[in-house]
Amino acid sequence: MKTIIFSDSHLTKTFDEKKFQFLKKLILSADRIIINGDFWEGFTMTLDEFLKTDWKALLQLLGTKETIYVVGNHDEQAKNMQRYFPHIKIVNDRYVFHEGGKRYIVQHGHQYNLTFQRYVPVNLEANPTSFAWLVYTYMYLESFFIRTIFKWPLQMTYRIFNAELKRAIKKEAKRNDIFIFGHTHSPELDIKHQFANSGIVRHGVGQYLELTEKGLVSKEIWYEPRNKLFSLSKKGF
Ligand SMILES: [Mn+2]
Repeated sequence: MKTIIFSDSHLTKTFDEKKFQFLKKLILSADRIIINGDFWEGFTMTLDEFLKTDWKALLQLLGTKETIYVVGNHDEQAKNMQRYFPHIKIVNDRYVFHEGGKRYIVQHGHQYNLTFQRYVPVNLEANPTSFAWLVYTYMYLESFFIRTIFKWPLQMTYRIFNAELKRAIKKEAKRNDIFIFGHTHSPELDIKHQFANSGIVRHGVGQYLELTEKGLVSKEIWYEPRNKLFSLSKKGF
């Protein structure tokens, strides 16, 4: 039994064939898929618009597997998708399951009011697409970092927010619990602190968690060649 957990693919109206093929292969390779939020970018399009994009084929593909979709802060409208996709289990807050003597708690992570959230002037109750410019600006900036030698410093800096999440779960975590988050765009596997983060599927890099009988593993695959001018090597950091 193979479970794949990924998050923060932030799919936009711009269809990306390589990203599509990567996600398709990833979905087909698993028995169970858990999308841990921010699957599509709800600040740049409505749910109706998203369902008209070619990305929709992924949702149909997910219907052939056991799929759990935990809603994030960028794809809040996904909670209204249930009636279109009865075969996908849509979860608003957290998804809990037991495997191999452990209890896994899967949650996007925006519920914890992390430091950066307090500085981003985004009101989710207002018209979300009015913040498209902010989301696109950040997307281009992050893309530059991720595709160059700045990937490592950026994702390591974001671990500050993983540390905040670790502190937040400390009181709640029981002995055999593992908390799995997304949201911070920083992949991490820290079993000692009962913590994992699935990272991103964006800017050419596919980061995800794989759970099998052997346990939880953090993975990273480049589905697009990196910027040769700025990267140190084709693989890894
Ligand atoms: Mn998020």
